[in-house]
Amino acid sequence: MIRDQETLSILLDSLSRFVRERLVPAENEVAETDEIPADIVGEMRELGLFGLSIPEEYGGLGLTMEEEVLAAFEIAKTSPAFRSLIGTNNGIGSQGLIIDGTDEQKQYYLPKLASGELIASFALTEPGSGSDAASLRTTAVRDDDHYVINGTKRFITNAPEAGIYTVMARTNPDIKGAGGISAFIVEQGTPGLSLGKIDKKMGQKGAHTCDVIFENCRVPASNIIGGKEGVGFKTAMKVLDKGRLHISAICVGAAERMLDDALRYAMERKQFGQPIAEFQLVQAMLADSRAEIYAARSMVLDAARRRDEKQDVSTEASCCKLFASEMCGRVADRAVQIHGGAGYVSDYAVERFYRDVRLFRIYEGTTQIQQLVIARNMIRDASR
Ligand code: COS
Repeated sequence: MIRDQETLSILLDSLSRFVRERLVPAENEVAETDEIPADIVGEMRELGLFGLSIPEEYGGLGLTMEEEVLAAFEIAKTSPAFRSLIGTNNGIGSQGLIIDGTDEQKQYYLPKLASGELIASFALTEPGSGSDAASLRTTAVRDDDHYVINGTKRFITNAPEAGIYTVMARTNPDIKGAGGISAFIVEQGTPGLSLGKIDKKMGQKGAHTCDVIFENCRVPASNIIGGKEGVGFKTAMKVLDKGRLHISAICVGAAERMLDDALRYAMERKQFGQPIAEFQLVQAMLADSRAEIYAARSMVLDAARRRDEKQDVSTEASCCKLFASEMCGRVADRAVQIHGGAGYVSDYAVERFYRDVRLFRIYEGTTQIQQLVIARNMIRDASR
């Protein structure tokens, strides 16, 4: 936990410099090769980026949520693929352990995640269960001191790189919904665990997803998160509350980058004898984008502070994810429009960003799921 302004400023400045000097110049290479260069991964490790939100006692930087979103604003000003590599260790891959893990589980895994020695993945989604996460069909059947896992997980971010997977599976087949689900840590290399081929995505080259397949995969019973059956769905939901705030901050940073690119282009590009930035119709697109980014930034900071104050931010996290991801989509669209024909060709980063940011409205809960969570919580609170 930093909490003192000077140390925080040093961290944010060094992140901003790293993004500007190392990551932005490597964006095209990552897009072309679909790989993040090994020397950059090494530098990310050295900067402590894999352990931003892992508590200090386990070797992380232990950032508060407010500090984490400030860091995320900076990291997001480049291709989302870089953020994606460190994102699961700081977010959905590790948070199940941090929030609900036993002391032994935390002591064993978190230092390895904080250093970047291990990458963690979050395996909730299945071929037949996306938004309706509680209907998942992967099973985990107790057999002495092990569980035997069978099923397939889909679109799992960082699965090809992962050393451990947080896997949600049904331990009680008699309970069809959330109450029958438990969360496990499964290590890569466990017999019966295999990976599908890497998905060919619309964007985010350099960030990899694929199926994770379990066929009679035997996992020690001690690897059930928190040592308790039946609470895995709640663990996943708590993880997503935090993850949704983090993604919202990423939406803000990415939108800032696209607007920055669009503004620079508008000031340089001349038509009808003057820079297009002088035209009020272009100015409207710049101004609307600026106002919406400011609104999203303020929302994310407010929700992050509330989480740090231990308030339940389920509603606020969904409000942020809903607004910030849709805002990011609108800014992407305007940024391409301001670039005109140049925005449709790959010489300018905005063409790539337009495709990359489309995912923000979908993963960690679609916009429609955020609407559902917000409205349900409103009705629940009003009937108390
Ligand atoms: N924190 C703690 N507990 C939570 C919670 C939260 N944020 N949200 C729900 N729960 C609990 C509920 O209180 C309920 O517990 P009880 O049975 O003890 O009352 C349990 O979890 C089940 O919740 P609910 O009944 O709301 O579950 P539903 O099946 O109706 O669906 C949604 C919940 C749709 C919100 C959930 O499935 C969801 O978020 N889907 C999207 C999944 C997603 O984001 N996927 C992205 C994959 S990761 S990239």
